Amino acid sequence: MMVTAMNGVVFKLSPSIRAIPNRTFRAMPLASSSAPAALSSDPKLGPGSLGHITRPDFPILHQELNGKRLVYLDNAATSQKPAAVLKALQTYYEAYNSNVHRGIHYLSAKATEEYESARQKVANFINASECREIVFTRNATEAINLVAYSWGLSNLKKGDEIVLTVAEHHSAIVPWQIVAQKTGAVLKFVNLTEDEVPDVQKLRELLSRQTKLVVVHHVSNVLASVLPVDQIVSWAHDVGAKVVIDACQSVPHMAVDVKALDPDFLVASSHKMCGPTGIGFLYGKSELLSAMPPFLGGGEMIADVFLDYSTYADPPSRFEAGTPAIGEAVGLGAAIDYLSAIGMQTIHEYEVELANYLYNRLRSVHGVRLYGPAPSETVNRAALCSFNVEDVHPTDIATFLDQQHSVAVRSGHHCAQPLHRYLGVNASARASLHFYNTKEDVDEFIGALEDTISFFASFK
Ligand code: 7TS
Repeated sequence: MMVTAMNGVVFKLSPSIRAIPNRTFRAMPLASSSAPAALSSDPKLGPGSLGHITRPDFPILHQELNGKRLVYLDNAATSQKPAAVLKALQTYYEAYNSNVHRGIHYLSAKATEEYESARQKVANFINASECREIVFTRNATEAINLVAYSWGLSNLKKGDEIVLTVAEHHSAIVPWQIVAQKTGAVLKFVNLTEDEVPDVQKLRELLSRQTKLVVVHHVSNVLASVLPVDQIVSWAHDVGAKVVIDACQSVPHMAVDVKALDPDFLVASSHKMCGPTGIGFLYGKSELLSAMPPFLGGGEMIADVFLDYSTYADPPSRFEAGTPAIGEAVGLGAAIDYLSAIGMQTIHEYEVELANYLYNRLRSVHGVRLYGPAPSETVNRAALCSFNVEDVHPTDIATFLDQQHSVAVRSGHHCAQPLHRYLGVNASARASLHFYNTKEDVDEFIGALEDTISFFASFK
C-alpha cells in the first residue's frame, strides 16, 4: 500500500501499519476520587512525583489504544478532566439541572447558587477583587471577541495603534483585524529575537501615545516562552494604553494574579484547565466593564425592555445574554477546586522540571529542530515543545506516533500561522504536557519519535 506524505513523498507503508484497519479501545475502570487523592493522603509528597500521584484521577488516561498505553501529549490543545469534574457534571444534571437567575423553585435557586459560586471560584483563582469582574463566555476566543466588539469598537478610531506580537494565537489577532478594518485603527506587530522569544524591548519601543491597546499572550502555545506581562502592562499603562492578556496557556499551569499583573482584561478557557469545554472567562476591571456596551443582546442582559429601546443590566450579566453554560460552570468550579487542592505553585514547579526534561531529551534526537528559547537559569519554558524533523512532514510524524505508538501529539500551525510563517515553516509537531504527565511519558514519546524517524529515513 502506498501513501502520499504531506511533502509529496510517496511511502510504501510497512505491514504493521497496514495491519491497523480500526483503532481498538480498552477502557480501564473509572477512578472514583473527587480530589487529588494521593496528595490529600500524603501532603508531604514532593512535586517530583506529581504526575504519578495525579494520574489515577484522570479516567481517560487509563486506556489502551491498539494494545498500547495511551500517552496523551496534546494538553495545549485541551487538557484531560479528573473524576472530580466528571462527577460534578453528573451531579448537576442528576440533582439540580435548572435554569439560572429566573426560577423561584429549589432547583433553580440551587443552580444559580452553584453557577455564581463558580464565578467566585474563578475570581479567587486569579485573585480578582470582585466576582463581577468575571464574565463567563464560551471560551477564550469569545472573551477576546467580547473585548474587541464592545470595548474596541467604542474606543478605537482611525490612526489608533494596537500592538501585538507575531506569536499571538489567531484568536488574539483576527478580532483585532476586524476591529481595525471597521475603525481605521492600525495593528503593529513585534517580531522575535534571535532566541526565538517575542522581542519585548522592541515592543516597548513601539509604544507611544498613539498606542491604545496592547494584546499579548502570557505563555506561547508554540514557543513555550513566558512573557514578562507585568512589565509590559506597566509600560503600556505609562503611555495610557489598555492591555489584554491571553492567559490560555498560563492559567492552567501557574499561579496568575491579576492584582499583581494589573492587566485591564485577561482571558482563559476552562477546557485547558481540566474543566469542561463550552466555557471560558473574561476578567475585566470593573470600571472598564461598567462603561462598555453589550456584545450580544437578549434575555439575562437587560434591566428593562420596551418596544423601542432597552436598558441593560450591570456587568457581568450585561455580557451574558441567554441561558449560560450552567453545568460547564459547575464543572469549571470543580476543576478549580481540584487544581487549588494541589496548589498552582506545586504544579508550576513540577512542570518546569518536566519542561526541561522534555526539551533536553528532544534536543538530543538527531535531525530534530526545536522552536523557542533554550531553558536556562533565567529562562523557564512551559512544558511543551514544537519541533520539526528534517525532510518529514509534522503530520506524518503525528500520524505515525499515534498509529504505531498511541502517542498523541498535535501537528499543524497550532492556530499561529503568522508565527510559523515567520519561522519559515508551514507547520510543526508539538508535544505539550500537563501536571499528570510523567518523565516516563516523555521517555515513551522520545523512543516512539526515534522509531518514527528511522521509519521515514528507511525510504530515503
Ligand atoms: N490563545 C492561546 C495562547 C491558545 O493556545 C489558544 C488555544 C487560544 C487562545 C484559544 O483558545 P479557545 O479555547 O478559545 O479555543 N490553543 C490551541 C492550541 O494550541 N491547539 O489547539 C488549541
